[in-house]
Order: sequence, then structure tokens, then C-alpha cells
Amino acid sequence: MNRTPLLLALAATLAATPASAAPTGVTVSGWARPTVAGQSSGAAYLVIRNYGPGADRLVAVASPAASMAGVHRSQLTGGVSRMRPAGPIEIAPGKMLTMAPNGYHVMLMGLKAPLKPGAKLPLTVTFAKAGRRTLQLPIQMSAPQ
Ligand SMILES: [Cu+2]
Repeated sequence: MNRTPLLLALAATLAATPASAAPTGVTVSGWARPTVAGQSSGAAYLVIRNYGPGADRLVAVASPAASMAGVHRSQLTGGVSRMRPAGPIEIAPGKMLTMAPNGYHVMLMGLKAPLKPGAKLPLTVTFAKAGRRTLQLPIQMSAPQ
């Protein structure tokens, strides 16, 4: 098991903040891709870190900006990219899940308005143990650096 990237990230966080503010449990960030007028679906990508002592599971996503949202996984099959519902995703303790184009993504269906670059996408993410988090994801062309 390779824990180095997470440990480095954790060490950087510990250096920057008092020990009492060190992350525990699950942290979530992410971004969403802009869409154009007339585009009814879009995608958002989450970065989930599990600092807790036990595994947790991403069980649901929802957004007031779309009539339906769900986690999908894209996979190349015979040179063709297909996506299907991912089902609950388990994040083991000490692990990080990074969603990205052509992999796991949050599929937004029935967008009520275009996702404009520079605006925010409200998204609620539910974990089996950590419970519900409400995020305001930046809308931009590519993942934050
Ligand atoms: Cu999808």
C-alpha cells in the first residue's frame, strides 16, 4: 500500500495549521466543467480523502442545479468510452479518490441552466458514516492545481 502522497499532504496541512485543526474523517473538494446553452447534462469531479480510522462509502450525490445526479464511471471498451452508474464507492482509511474525465464523475442530468465558468455548482455529497456535506464547487475548464 502506497500512502506517501496522502502522508505528504497531511504533513503539509499539519505544518500550516494548529494540530487541533488537523483533518479527521472525510474531506471533499472538487470542480465542475462548464456547459453551454442547450446542453442538458454536465459533469463534476470530486476529490475525496479519508483521514479516518475506518473505511467510508460515497452513497449519494444531489444538486439543486440538476433534476438528477449520480456517480458514473467511464471506461474504454474496444476503443469506445462508455459510462455506467458506479454504485456506492468505498474509500479505505488513508486513501484518496480523485475523480477525473474518463473515470469516475458526478453526472448531472437535467441541468436547469448552463454551468458558467467562474460560477459555483452547489452539490450535496452523502457518505455512509461521515454523513452529508454541502459543497460549492468551482466551475472551470480543468482540475484545480
Ligand atoms: Cu456520466
